[in-house]
Amino acid sequence: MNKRKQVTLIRGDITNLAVDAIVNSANKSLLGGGGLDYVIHKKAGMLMKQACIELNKQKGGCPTGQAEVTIAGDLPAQYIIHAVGPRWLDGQHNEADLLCSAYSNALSKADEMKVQTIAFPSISTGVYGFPKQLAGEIAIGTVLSTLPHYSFVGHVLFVVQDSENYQIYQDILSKLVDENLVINIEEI
Ligand code: AR6
Repeated sequence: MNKRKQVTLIRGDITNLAVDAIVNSANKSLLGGGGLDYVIHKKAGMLMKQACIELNKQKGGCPTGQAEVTIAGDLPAQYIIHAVGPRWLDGQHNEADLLCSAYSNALSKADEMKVQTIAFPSISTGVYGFPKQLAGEIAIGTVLSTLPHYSFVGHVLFVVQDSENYQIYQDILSKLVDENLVINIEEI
């Protein structure tokens, strides 16, 4: 039997989720920074940090639009997928394609790790200043168009913290009609 895939919108703190993988809004060094990246590094602890230091040494970090996987250390998730979104400049620097790549590369890394449930923050919409409406359209569009192709990933959670992002994601998701997909929108 072919189980339908699911997407869920949640407002909350992604670091509290006991899912197979959470995605970090990382930078190219993978060594931590501000925003969510700071919280993840702080809460995940030394073993996760060490894994990031190794990736930095071996691969020179991670280019924009790509993703790398580590253990989640002391966090309740199993893995952290460190995705590097673009900094918004003026929209003329390939920002949209790079954000799309960050989502699709995070999903393919997750599928390689046999992850079934993965939670995404709204990548690039904090410190990196990406316009939230466009970022939401890219996030949901990329996930929905690629989800049918993955063997393991079956449930994607979009986890937002601010009310503007919640409203944007809610508006986009509530207009979708897809009989192959279960869409859950958590009421707030
Ligand atoms: N749970 C869910 N979403 C969160 C959480 C949380 N605990 N904390 C923040 N957000 P940001 P970026 C949301 O700034 O824009 C760092 O310095 C937040 O409201 O964390 O991709 C890195 O090292 C926003 O919507 O990441 C990079 O240099 C979204 O997560 C740079 O910032 C992303 O905000 C990356 O910037």
